[in-house]
Amino acid sequence: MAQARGGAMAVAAATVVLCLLLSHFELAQAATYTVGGTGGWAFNVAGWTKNKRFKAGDTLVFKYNPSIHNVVAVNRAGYSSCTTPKGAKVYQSGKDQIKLVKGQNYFICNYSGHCQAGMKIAVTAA
Ligand SMILES: *[C@@H]1O[C@H](CO)[C@@H](O)[C@H](O)[C@H]1NC(C)=O
Ligand SMILES: [Cu+2]
Repeated sequence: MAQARGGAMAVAAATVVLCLLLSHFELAQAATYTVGGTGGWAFNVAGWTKNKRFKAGDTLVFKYNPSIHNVVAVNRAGYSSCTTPKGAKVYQSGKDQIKLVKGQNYFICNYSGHCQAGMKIAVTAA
């Protein structure tokens, strides 16, 4: 009898722990965003970040035609002036998945004139 009750309590305790773990996992779970929504990574995408809240570990998916665009991870200066810093990482698969780091994340398309046409985003990740 006492043994049966102990067993039931152990099951109840395990259930509580499991529920806590699951809810914690859900809260901490990273989100995935397609940059630009249905329009994808394109001209004038710069405003897409507006009113969105990003977290470190969230994934941005850049969808575009890789024969005419790319994605280059740049710094603030590169973002502002549409220039590519030395050693910048270039993505060109046409469906790049990039994880955000905490703080500022800047991306441009460095094909001539594209960044100037708004093919750039600045993302702040909490
Ligand atoms: C884009 O970035 C790559 C890598 O830094 C560089 O080789 C290339 O010249 C850049 N293109 C333009 C148009 O700036
Ligand atoms: Cu481009």
